[in-house]
Order: sequence, then C-alpha cells, then structure tokens
Amino acid sequence: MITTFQQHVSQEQARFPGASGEFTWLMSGIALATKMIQAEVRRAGLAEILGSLDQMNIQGEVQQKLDVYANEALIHCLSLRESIGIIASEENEKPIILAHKSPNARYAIVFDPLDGSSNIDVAVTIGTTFSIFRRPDDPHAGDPLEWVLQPGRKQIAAGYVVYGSSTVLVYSAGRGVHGFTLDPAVGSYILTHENIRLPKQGPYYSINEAYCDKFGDLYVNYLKRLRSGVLGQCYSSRFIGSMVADFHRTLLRGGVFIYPATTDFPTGKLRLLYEANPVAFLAEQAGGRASDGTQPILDVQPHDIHQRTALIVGSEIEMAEFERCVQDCAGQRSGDARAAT
Ligand code: AFP
Repeated sequence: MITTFQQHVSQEQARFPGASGEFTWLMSGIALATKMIQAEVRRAGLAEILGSLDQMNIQGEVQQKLDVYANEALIHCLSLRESIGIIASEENEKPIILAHKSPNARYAIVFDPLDGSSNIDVAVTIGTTFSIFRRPDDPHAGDPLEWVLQPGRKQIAAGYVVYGSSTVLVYSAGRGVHGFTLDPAVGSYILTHENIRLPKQGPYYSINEAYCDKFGDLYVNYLKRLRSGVLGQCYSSRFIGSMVADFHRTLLRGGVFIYPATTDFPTGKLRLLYEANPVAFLAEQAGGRASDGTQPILDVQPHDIHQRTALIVGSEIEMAEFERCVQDCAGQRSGDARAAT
C-alpha cells in the first residue's frame, strides 16, 4: 500500500485529540506550492524562465526569475490558509503579516523559496526549505516579529524539497524524519523514506574548501584531522553549492556539511531562520547534530529575520570530533594567552 504525504500528515495530526486539521491544510499548501515550483524548474530551459531579472534582493544578490516565481507560488498557496498569522521569506525584506490578530491564526511559517539559485542556469539540484512555529502564547502582545523570532528549538515542523534527479520532500513534525518522492505520473508525493536515521558516520565532508584561507584554524585543523584517518577511515569530499542538496546527501549517507564564518562572511553566510534552523531540526530528529561553532543551532535566539550563521551539521561521530577540535582550539588559545602574560 502506498502512503501519500497528505495521508501521512493527516495520520500524524490524528494522534493529537482535538486537532483542527489546520496543520494538515497548511502542509498541503507547501506540497502544492512545491509541485508548482518543481514544474517550473523542470521546464526552466524551455520556458525561457532562465536568467536573472537584473534586480537585487534584500541580501544584495541578483534575483533569478525562478526565485521570484517560487516565492510567489509559496506566498499564494499559504496566504489563503487562515491558520497562518505571519510569513517570512528569504526573498522579502519584511515579513508578510496576515491574520496574526485573528484567534484562528495559529502558525508562523518561514521559508527560502529557492535555495542554491546560482545553480539554476547550470541544471544543478536546488531546493526549497521551510520551518513552522506556533504563535507565541500571547499573540496580541508586542511585535508581530515575535512570531518568527523564536529559537529553532520551538519549531513544530520543518523540512525541505530537493529538485534533483527526482523531487523529494523531507519533513519532520517532531516524530522522526520522513521523505516522499514526487510521482510525476500521479502528481503526489509518495512515502519512500520512512523514519530516516542519519548514519553514525559517513564517507564525506562537504565544505567549500577554496575558502580555506578565509576560515579560521579551527576548521583547517578539523579538516586535517578528518583527512588524517583518525576517525578510522579516509574521507572523500562533496560540495554542490546548494545547501539543501548537500544536506540531503549528508542526511542519507552521513558525514558532515560545513559552512563556516569566513573573512567575507564573518558571521557565516547561511540564514539562520530559512536554512540553518530547518536542517538542524531535521538533523537532530534523525539522530545527528547541528552547531554554529559555539552552540547548538536550535538554541540560538534570533534577533533579525535575515540573520546569518555558521553551520556545521552531520553525523554523531563527525560532530563529536568537531566539538573536540573546538575544545582543543579554546585550550590552545588560553595557553597562548597565559604564555603572553
Ligand atoms: P545561492 O542561493 O545564492 O546560490 O546561495 C546558496 C547558498 O546560500 C547555500 O545554498 C550554499 O551552501 C552556499 O550558498 C554556497 O555558497 P558558496 O558559493 O560561497 O560556496
């Protein structure tokens, strides 16, 4: 028997007595929008939708036409859901405030409509990431931004869709991580990866190594240790340049994905809300870990919706080794400081 994404979400929701069905309805909005996006992605070369719009988005990046389409598809499909009080998109400077004052508005949703968009024109895997928060206890108090400026630990669900050799939706609502592959013949996401567990150790590390002169000794030493065989194996490297695709491989095969702070991006390049939080939630649900270099990503209190962060995410063994390197580095620094006094 096949299980569709819709059936799976409904079954999950049915476990909660008194659930209104609004969460299922919200997730169906994500499913619909991502099917629309994947249809455009598949036709990209044909539909003359390739290329840039020659305009900058809030992050100072050139917006791609597909970015704009993906953003509009998600906003359109989700803003019809009365249960959503606020939407924050990587593509919009400010959050879109919907019915946040209505008692029916119970959720905030944040998303990156098209992650890895510099890969669009070269037919490389890209994706959509999303995360969902419940409204704060007192939805009428204070700034509506409070709905989205919650630590990642408060996400009630998160996920992504990769538009690769197949289209795969991966999500967790706090009860394991599940993957669904789009069957283009019937237009439904079908459960293909039930209860995904991140392997304890994997064969790959994934980092843009061309920046090794731009990230600190901590990361240089960590990579050296991975290459040295100290973890009982030789590593191979993979880096696609679409975080969602790099994370998808890491989730299924194990290993570690790293985007450290660099001299160009001193606080990291990836966005905490749209990119790091959803993958950290999935990684922890699947038995892995995610850090910003100093603390678990999910414990970071955001102060800005477009805040950037460093991200190290992956399997238990590689993450434990990373933490060991952090401690060594701190020990080295305090030793150096003592020697200097
Ligand atoms: P784009 O959406 O501009 O392609 O950026 C993608 C991304 O934020 C993330 O998905 C990649 O992991 C990272 O950038 C790649 O950045 P570098 O090109 O600096 O390695």
